[in-house]
Amino acid sequence: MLITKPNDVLSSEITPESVYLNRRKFVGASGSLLLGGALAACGKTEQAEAKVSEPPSDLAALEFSAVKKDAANPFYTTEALTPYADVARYNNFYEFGTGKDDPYKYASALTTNPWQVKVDGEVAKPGTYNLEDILAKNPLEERIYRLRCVEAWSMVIPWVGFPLGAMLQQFEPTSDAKYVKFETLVRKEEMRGQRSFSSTIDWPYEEGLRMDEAMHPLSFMATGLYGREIPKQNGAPLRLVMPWKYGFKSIKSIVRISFSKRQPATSWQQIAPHEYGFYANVNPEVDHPRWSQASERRLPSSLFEPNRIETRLFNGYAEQVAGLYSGMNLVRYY
Ligand SMILES: Nc1nc2c(c(=O)[nH]1)N[C@H]1C(S)=C(S)[C@@H](COP(=O)(O)O)O[C@H]1N2
Ligand SMILES: [Mo]
Repeated sequence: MLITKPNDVLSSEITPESVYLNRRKFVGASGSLLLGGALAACGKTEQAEAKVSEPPSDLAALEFSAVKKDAANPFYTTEALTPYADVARYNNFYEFGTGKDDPYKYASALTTNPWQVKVDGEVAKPGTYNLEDILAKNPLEERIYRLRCVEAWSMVIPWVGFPLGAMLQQFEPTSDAKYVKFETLVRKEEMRGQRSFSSTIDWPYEEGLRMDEAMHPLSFMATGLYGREIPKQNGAPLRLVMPWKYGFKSIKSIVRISFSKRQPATSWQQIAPHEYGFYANVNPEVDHPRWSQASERRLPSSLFEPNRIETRLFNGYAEQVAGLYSGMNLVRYY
């Protein structure tokens, strides 16, 4: 997001972590960078690729129904998965610091068990829910989605979780519930970014959706990725995934869900309202005031292979979600 320090834009552009990982991958596969390139041509590096893609075995394996690998399935994409190493080591989770590898380095301090979610506002069944009770009602399934950060990089991630709408309905929102707001945990002892004096965020991190957006079948609550429980740096134990919106909407480590009549305030919108809107729908034609949104770096990406691709309207999910915004001025409501 890089609000205060333009230098960070540069560091996110060169993806130091990926450069490092790619180098290691080539060296590991062949003993030299040059040979690695040659081997890539005959497909030999695929083995090394598979290795970095594997999540560690200390994350519990999950039981879930696998996504139907059909190109026409909106919950699936034929695009190459971003290797596990990038998904779990190149993160935005400011509660643990603003560096891309800070969440990987420091999120292990977070305790995720026990975990409770407070539900309040315009809802028939408010209360404090234990995570186990939420999980017991929501069978796990897999979704392979694109994730497009507002900083113009993207990934393809195999999530495990359940539809957001199904969970929200279990709380029985009233007819006055027009919006839903989410909050992340505040626990300064475990979240070193929350202790930082230079932090721009007024904790807790907050996000929100219009109810019809929240109820859309693509809207997802993730509890896992790559077939295992979700790593802490990716928002354990429960995080939102909104594939057609910029990544900052996909709030991590959720402890509160509030239903309201009015549009809630959200973290990034409060910090820089002219740069980050409430809707934050991915749109290649509406640039960020400080950079273009027309293209993105698809991870893995390196200095040598930037892997730059064109950004698509609603992150390629227009067919599914454009109807939510018919008649709306997408330049005004960015
Ligand atoms: N609580 C919280 N949630 C957050 C963020 C954050 O800093 N704090 N960063 C957001 C941003 S900007 C992005 S791009 C995604 C990144 O998700 P990932 O690290 O799992 O790829 O998380 C989002 N959710
Ligand atoms: Mo982001």
